[in-house]
Amino acid sequence: MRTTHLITVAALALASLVVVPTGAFAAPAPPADPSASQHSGVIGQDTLRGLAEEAGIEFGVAVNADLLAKNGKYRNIVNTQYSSVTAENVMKWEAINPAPGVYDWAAAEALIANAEANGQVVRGHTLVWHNQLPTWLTTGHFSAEELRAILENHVRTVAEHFAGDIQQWDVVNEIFNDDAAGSFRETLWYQAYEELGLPGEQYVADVFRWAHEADSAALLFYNDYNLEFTGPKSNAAYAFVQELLADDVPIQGVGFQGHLDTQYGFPDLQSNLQRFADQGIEVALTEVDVRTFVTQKPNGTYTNTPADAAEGAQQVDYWARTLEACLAVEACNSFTAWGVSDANSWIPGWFTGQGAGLIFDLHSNPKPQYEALREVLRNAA
Ligand code: 9MR
Repeated sequence: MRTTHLITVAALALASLVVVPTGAFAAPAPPADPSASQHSGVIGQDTLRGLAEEAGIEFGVAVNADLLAKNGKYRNIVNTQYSSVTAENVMKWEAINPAPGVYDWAAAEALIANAEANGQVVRGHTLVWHNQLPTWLTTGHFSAEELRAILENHVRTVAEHFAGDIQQWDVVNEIFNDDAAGSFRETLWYQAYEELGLPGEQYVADVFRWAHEADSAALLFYNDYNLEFTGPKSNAAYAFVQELLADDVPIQGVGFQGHLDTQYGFPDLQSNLQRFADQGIEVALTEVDVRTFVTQKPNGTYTNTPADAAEGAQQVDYWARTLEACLAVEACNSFTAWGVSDANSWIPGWFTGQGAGLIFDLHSNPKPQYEALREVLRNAA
């Protein structure tokens, strides 16, 4: 049986029930899926989270904190279908530290309170990333020494603040480029370290050490996209993780984001997960979605219908195979979809003409992907 943190979190949830403000977050309500409606008011065994528990993994979702607070249907799906939640945006640097010395914890704390009240674990996302940085930082004039101090202060402050609430932290996000050389991304942190006469990559080892000192219970992850395929990027990431481990850096996991697209072949995901796991660490699918091209309306806008029916079927297949790959690897204990429904996915805003990447449709109805995932979980249990 795999290790899960549900027991601890269930205990925390009971404790927190006393203090969590009522009203904003309802207790679990009947699942949105009609076939699960016999479990009215409880978390059904045939929900994703119920089946995932039987299979020994956490089934998670990236949560939009605004919708969680304001939209009952959305909240109901999050709380009944998933055992793990990731903050889609509210723990990122620009959101949590919008001005120098100012930390705004409210949205992230509300998300955590809801998770604890619903027996869910939380994946922290993310302490260090080159995107979604606050403008005071990106437009400020700081010396390399000051930048290093800002980095250390941020990592320690945020990790300490949430210590005890986070199961897995994406400590660093997307540190490699997506090129044929498998090169390291030369972010402002990288450049600051070089300016200080240190190897640029050394900031990564430092932030893992600071995060571990601040929260020794959370499992500390490096998270990236396109690690699913064996190639220059995943090979470079693999070698880098090996170096970190050799240097006793407290890294305990690698997150494979899993942003897949039917125009590319299905990756050799299982063997890639396995080789990272064989380094003695955990692995996880952290941001899964499967996009495809969708049809266009006469007015030029896009629908949510796959343009090619065969590729629509392939989306279902990719979801199932991604989950199967995780389940086939002992050290893969967590599988997260990057959003609840196609109505709140990042995909259409980033990839013109693509969409339909999630497992609930625009009206929050389960798609065939949802049923395929339940079938995979049933088979695994
Ligand atoms: O889903 C997130 C979207 O709402 C933000 O606008 C976007 C900004 O970069 O970030 C999205 O989440 C990203 C995640 O944090 C890291 N991996 C890629 C995800 C999709 O862009």
